[in-house]
This record gives sequence, C-alpha cells and structure tokens, in this order.
Amino acid sequence: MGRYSFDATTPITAESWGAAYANAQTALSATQAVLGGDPAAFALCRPPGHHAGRDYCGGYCYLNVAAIAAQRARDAGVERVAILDIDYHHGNGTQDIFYERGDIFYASLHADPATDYPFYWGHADEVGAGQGRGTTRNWPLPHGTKLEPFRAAQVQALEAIAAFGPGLLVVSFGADTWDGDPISNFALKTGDYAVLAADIAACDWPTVIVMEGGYAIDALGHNVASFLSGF
Ligand code: 5XA
Ligand code: ZN
Repeated sequence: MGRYSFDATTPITAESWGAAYANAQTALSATQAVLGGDPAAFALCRPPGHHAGRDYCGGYCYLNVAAIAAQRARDAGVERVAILDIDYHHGNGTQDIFYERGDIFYASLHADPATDYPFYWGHADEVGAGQGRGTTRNWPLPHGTKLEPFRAAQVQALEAIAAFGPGLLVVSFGADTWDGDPISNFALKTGDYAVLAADIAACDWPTVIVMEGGYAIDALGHNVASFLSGF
C-alpha cells in the first residue's frame, strides 16, 4: 500500500480493477465522440481520477481519466491539449504526469494546499519544469470562495489556455465546490455551474468533460445538470 498509494483512502478489492478500467473506457468513449466531431461530451466517471499518477493511486483515484483522455487526443493527432481542473481539490496526479510536457497544458483552480487535501501540491509557484515549464498553472483559493472570485480565476485560466492554443480541452469537473459539500469548503451555488460552464463553452474548443469529485449526493445530479446546461 505504501509503495503504490499516497494515502489510505483508495482501497483495492477484487472488483477494483474492473471498475477502474470501465471508468477509463468511459473517458475514452467521450474523447472518441469529440475527436469524431461532437463539440462536447460528458464522461460520467466514477471514481474520480485526478489524484492518480502514472504508478500510484490515492484520493479515491485509481486511473487518471483526464490524463488518459488528454493522451488519447494527442495520440489521435491533436498537437496541443489543455486540461482545466475545477474540482475543489488540486489534481496532483494530472499535474505530475504532464509536469515536464510542453504539449499538454494543466490549469487548476482549487482549495489552497496550505489548508486542504492533497496538501503537498497545487501552490501558485508550481509552473512545470523542463519542456513543460510554463504549461502548468495553479490558482489556490481560500475557504468560502463564491462564484465571483472563482469565475475570475477561471477567466485567468482560460486566458492562459487560449494563449497556449489547444486543439482540444479536457475539463476535470468536480461538484465538490458546492456550498453544501460535506468534505469541502467553497460556496458555489447550483446555478453558478451553468455560468462557469458557459464561460468555458464560449471558448469554443472541442471539450471532453470528465467527472471528478462531488459528495453532496442529493444535490449532485442538479449540480452536474446545471454545469452541462452551460454547454
Ligand atoms: O478531488 N478529489 C476528491 O474529491 C477526493 C478528496 C479526498 C480527500 N480525502
Ligand atoms: Zn475533489
């Protein structure tokens, strides 16, 4: 466990590989739809993926579905791919996988790692390395963040992605930024997700959306539906 998992929240049972594999295939199906000409597709992935690295799991994540989708697009000939991660938590696995890659841009808005999981990644000065220097960007945000500052940070992220010029966007969407999420501390409302999604959709990049976190079970469907309505 200590060799391959960076925390103890990602148990492995007899069914785990089948679930993780089907999850990755879900993301690949959405990616295939977008590569085939659909302007956007949503992969209802469970469990989330953005904490998983190349050879480690953690944070409920086994296979990094956003990374798999992005690499699939690269393999299909898309020269530059961007990932926008708007889950409450920093996607340390996604960042790690592409940290030294100049062809895949990773931008993340998340709770400040000084106070929140995954604690050791996601500071504003983590910007990539080597060929990837400048293609990682982080926007840590404080507890209580509402739509206005979240949207402003997302606009900055979208501007950075626009300067990169992606041929395809992967959105790691987490609804654990919602006001009533039981493990998180932002304050987005259900209707806010439509606003945030419309800002992304207005950029007009072919977009694969993968589901990351979101733990307010009764509200989750409404929050996802609100986000998708923006597309
Ligand atoms: O985005 N990541 C999550 O929602 C999982 C957080 C795990 C905290 N123990
Ligand atoms: Zn999360």
